[in-house]
Amino acid sequence: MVQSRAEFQNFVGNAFIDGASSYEDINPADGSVVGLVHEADERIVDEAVTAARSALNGEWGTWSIQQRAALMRRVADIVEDRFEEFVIAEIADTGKPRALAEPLDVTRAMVNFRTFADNLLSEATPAFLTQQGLNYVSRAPIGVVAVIVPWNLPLLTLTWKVAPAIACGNAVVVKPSEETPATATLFAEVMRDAGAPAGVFNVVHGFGKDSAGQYLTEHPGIDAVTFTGSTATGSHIMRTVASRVLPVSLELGGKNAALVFEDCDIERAVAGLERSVFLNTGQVCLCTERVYIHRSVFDEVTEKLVARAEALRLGDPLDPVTTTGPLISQGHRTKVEKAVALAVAEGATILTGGGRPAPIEGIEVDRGSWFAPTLWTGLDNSASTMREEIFGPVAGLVPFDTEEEAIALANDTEYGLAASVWTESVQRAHRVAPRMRVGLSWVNTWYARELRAPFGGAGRSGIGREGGSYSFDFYSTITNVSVAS
Ligand code: NAD
Ligand code: 6OD
Repeated sequence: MVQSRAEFQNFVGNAFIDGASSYEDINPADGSVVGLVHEADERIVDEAVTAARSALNGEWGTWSIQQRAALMRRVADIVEDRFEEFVIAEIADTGKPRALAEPLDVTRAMVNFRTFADNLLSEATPAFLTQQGLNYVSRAPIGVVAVIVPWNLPLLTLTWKVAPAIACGNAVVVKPSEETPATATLFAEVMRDAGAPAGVFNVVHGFGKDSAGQYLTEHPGIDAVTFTGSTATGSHIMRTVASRVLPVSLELGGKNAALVFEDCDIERAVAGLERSVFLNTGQVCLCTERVYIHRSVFDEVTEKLVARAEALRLGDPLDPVTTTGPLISQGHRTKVEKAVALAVAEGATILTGGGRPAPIEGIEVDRGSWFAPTLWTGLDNSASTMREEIFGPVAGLVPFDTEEEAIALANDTEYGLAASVWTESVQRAHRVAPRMRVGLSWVNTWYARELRAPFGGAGRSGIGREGGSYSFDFYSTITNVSVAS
């Protein structure tokens, strides 16, 4: 169990080791210190990469896919046994409510490992038999994979990448966000206890620049980088590894649109918008920050969404009835506050929220990083706050008149991660959804996941797709073998 003032050590070659320095991990719900994080320096990062390489060259390199799948199932089973510990750890680091950490973050850790174990055993690679002979596709591990993940869904994004990487026989060095060291550290215990050979799974803690993130991406011993985080950092990492021509998988930010048509089921649409704008306090890359609503239903949808925003229950994250937690940090809250102030300066009318929430029973709002669910009208796509990702519980509502206009507005962005289309017309759904220039286009739903399907973004939202065989393609070296007849 993560106690208050826990110590989050690095994990290298199946051993926990102290860092070169340390810093405090803060609980954003109340500003308390969760624990001390051991920051990895260049030497520790080097040891982690070396341990990973040794694993590949040692026993791990000889494991069959059946052995790897069995390991992955044991990992999922141990996470299940320690479910509550993971929930508490994720809540302490992020302030997210139990109502989210349980069904989403920790459940997905188990599901990620079980699904990729299933995929591994059922996967068939293409083979072509012709008069010239047999031509087939062979996969080998890509090598040492640097896994760099963010703070919003720490365990979910870590396991989303580590599970397929391990399935493909790689060894990983994980750099969790500096804000959220806890579940990665607990997960290291799980990997060890499940029987992963030393060096298969390593964790280095720290920041990005001049810290573990930079040392890891600059290390000559890594063979690929899989990254989830902001577009600016993703672009920086690409530049860092460009001279070595390393494969990168980049899952980046978004400025996602929802299109609410006049023929939608309004109650369903508004319930969906409540989730898509406010889930995890708006800190999901897929969250909606632009809502385009047909003019004929604009007032009704707006009024209902505002009522839902005001009914969200901000409160103790451990209380099962709490729906909404704080932002990740006071620093991030300052960024969201500045963005909302800029929206107002650009001409927005705040419909609800707009700043720190009213007092919450049992919570000292100013000691944490709380921000009220916020909706505005009055801005079009020319406003910078309708173009840049804010990553908080905020959205701008904009009326439209025609389907073509709605499509053009949604696609008027340099990002391209996700969109949701709300309509009861099957024809319209099929007309509009594929025209969204995004990696993920939902109809009458949001953040519906099928883990075998491709996940990723277009434009500034990323490069590559992960999920099912798409993940296996990234985490493998693919060789086409031709055998003459
Ligand atoms: P971030 O880019 O600041 O940090 C992500 C990770 O990169 C952290 O571990 C950080 O320490 C590390 N990092 C920072 N600078 C680095 C550097 N120079 N070299 C190596 N590593 C470095 O992102 P964040 O603030 O943690 O997360 C929020 C962002 O992530 C949002 O933009 C959100 O949209 C995006 N995100 C995208 C997805 C997706 O699947 N597309 C999922 C989750 C979050
Ligand atoms: O659901 C997932 O697999 C995933 N990678 C989600 C990322 C969400 C972004 O914040």
